[in-house]
Amino acid sequence: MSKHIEPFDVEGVRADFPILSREVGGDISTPGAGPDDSTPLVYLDNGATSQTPERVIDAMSTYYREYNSNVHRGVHHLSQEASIAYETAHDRLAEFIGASGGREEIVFTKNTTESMNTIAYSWGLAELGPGDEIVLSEMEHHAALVTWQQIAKKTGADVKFVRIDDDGRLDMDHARELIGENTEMVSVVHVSNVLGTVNPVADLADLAHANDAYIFADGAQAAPNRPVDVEELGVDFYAFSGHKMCGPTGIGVLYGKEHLLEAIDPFLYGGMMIRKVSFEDSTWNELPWKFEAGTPLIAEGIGLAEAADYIDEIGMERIQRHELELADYAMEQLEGFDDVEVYGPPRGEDRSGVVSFNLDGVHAHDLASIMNDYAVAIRAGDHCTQPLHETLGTAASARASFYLYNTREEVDTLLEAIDSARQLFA
Ligand code: 7TS
Repeated sequence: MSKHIEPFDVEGVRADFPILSREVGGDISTPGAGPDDSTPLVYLDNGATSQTPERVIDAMSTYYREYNSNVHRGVHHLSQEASIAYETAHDRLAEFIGASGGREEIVFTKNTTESMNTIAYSWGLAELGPGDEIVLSEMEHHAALVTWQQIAKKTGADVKFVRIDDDGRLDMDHARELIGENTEMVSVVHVSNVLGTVNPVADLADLAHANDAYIFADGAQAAPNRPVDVEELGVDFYAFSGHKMCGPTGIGVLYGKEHLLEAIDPFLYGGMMIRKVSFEDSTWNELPWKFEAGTPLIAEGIGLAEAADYIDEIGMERIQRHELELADYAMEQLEGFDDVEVYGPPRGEDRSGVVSFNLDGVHAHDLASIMNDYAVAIRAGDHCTQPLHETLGTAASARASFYLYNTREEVDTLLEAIDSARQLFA
């Protein structure tokens, strides 16, 4: 990143997040309390879920306090206010990822997983059959891997996996070998939640389209921390989750090109998603409501739009830069230890702020547990990528994942805790 990007005031950002002033320890049966609470929280589990700024909490709280009402169907004042806020939230998210079709291209779902399942069920079940191929990568999250694997079983289609190289990059020669005339869908993670690898989605989109296949990019680890323009990427479908980008849990986004969403039949049926219903048949509502059956995620949608505002006001490029600097600093220190293995592309490459590693002789879960004594929250396990861990030759890894409110001092605390684990298990 050679372009000069002004840093932001991290302490100012931290003040936006009430939870970051928490101390942890003591009795976990009473969330938020405990007589022994004494150690300041170091939250490095942002890949799993990010924290929520006060203004996002306030936006949802204001909805419940002042205009809580069902949307789309009401003529009364509150319902109109709620409908406008909810519908406008779709426009805001369209703008956030460069979807020029606006709200018609933005379906609110529960999360990335549900976004993936929405296309797998509605498009995949209808269109796939024996002889068809779905191409994934070896670094897919279970959200994509299990979903397409099961749809393949139901339809008789095959799933193929593009290999990764020793540094956790996609083997593009192998991708060119696998993506061919039988390929119907290429589903690839934009940024790996374990390796930090940034995949060449635009090149994969070209490859998919040259073979009359569609491409679905899983943006769960990309949309929160790098500028995403779905049209520049050239993807047909894109998915991400609100809770990883300063937004609430319970809401995700499915982007789809308008003409594709138009052509696909929904798979969740019920109220709101219909236009005309008789005892014999039904027709579907306009986009995106045709894919949002039942009462939707109103407070969460409003909260997510606020999160998009928050991120854009700070500046996505600045967030990306900050996160990368922290990851780079952490990797530099970790690479200095010969008993630590760090996974994924080396420092200096375009990668994200997740750093997965193992310390010789210490199981990742034990490491995470010692970190917890330091109030450092990291994740340990397979991170919903069991086959990838098999490829890496380990059952589990420890993962620190940084975000806009983390500091270099917190990386130092992480390193201190690793050293303590080393002493304990030596
Ligand atoms: N895809 C990727 C790349 C992810 O990292 C995750 C969540 C998902 C999909 C699923 O997102 P969800 O919101 O539907 O659950 N990843 C992680 C993680 O790495 N640790 O906890 C959740």
